[in-house]
Amino acid sequence: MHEEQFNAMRQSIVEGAPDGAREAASQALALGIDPLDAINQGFVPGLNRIGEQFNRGEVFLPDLVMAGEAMKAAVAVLEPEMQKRGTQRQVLGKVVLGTVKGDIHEIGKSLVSTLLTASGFQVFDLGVNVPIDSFAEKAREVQADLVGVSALLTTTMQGQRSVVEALDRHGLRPRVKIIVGGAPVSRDWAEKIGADGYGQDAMAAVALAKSLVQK
Ligand code: B12
Repeated sequence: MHEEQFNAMRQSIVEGAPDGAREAASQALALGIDPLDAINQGFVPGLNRIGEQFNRGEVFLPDLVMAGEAMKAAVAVLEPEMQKRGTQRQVLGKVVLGTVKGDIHEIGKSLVSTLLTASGFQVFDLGVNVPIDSFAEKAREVQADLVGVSALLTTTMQGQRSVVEALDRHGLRPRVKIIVGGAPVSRDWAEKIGADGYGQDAMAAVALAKSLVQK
């Protein structure tokens, strides 16, 4: 079902075509495709493919940049619909979220932000390349329940450990819980650095956040 549309979505990312991605996203909405399905079955596989090609040296950094731009264009079209589908009104908890210092990958972090917001969390999105102490400072300022740290590089994963340590140093734990994610991150890594949880994707991040604020 909708295989042709999912192909068009994948293709727009692989070609790094923001206009094509925008169009494929609008078409998906017009056809009644769930925006999250469009992301997970259409656009993200395109990103995965370009990532593999980059790994093999078949495409170069500018191609990655254009794929990222195309992805952002698609998400911008799908986002209002995702927000609308989140029906929760009462605030479930406050989350400080960001991509750790040295890392500028923002697409996954922003998806997590969108879905958490749509699910009833108040999200303070610090953006990308966020200094370690900023997570703790913001968490204190807004009395956050959760801190979420994204890392897409094996080198910047270490920064997640530093955020755990910074929250300890600021005396915020165990009241404030910390969750981690990003392509190279795993449950084992989360345990190893003393984080409270790991989410494989944005849906898992929401389930995890809900379970942690209920504790
Ligand atoms: C697009 C992209 C870029 C774009 C980013 C554009 C942007 N605005 O974000 C640009 C061109 C900037 C880029 C740059 C680089 N990139 Co890059 N990039 C990618 C690519 C292709 C896709 C990433 C992406 O957006 N995925 C889609 C999203 C939806 O998935 P996600 O990020 O994993 O997020 C999901 C989950 O992980 C989870 N999640 C994410 N964060 C969090 C947080 C929490 C708290 C939770 C619970 C869950 C969670 O939920 C998200 C939603 O489902 C990946 C390959 C890949 N397939 O991952 C390489 C990749 C990550 N990049 C890579 C590299 C090497 C680089 C560069 C170093 C290249 C260079 N030579 O300069 C630079 C580094 C720049 C920097 N300092 O950060 C490598 C990393 C290798 C490694 N293991 O360290 C990869 C894996 C490509 C590869 N195969 O070699 N990149």
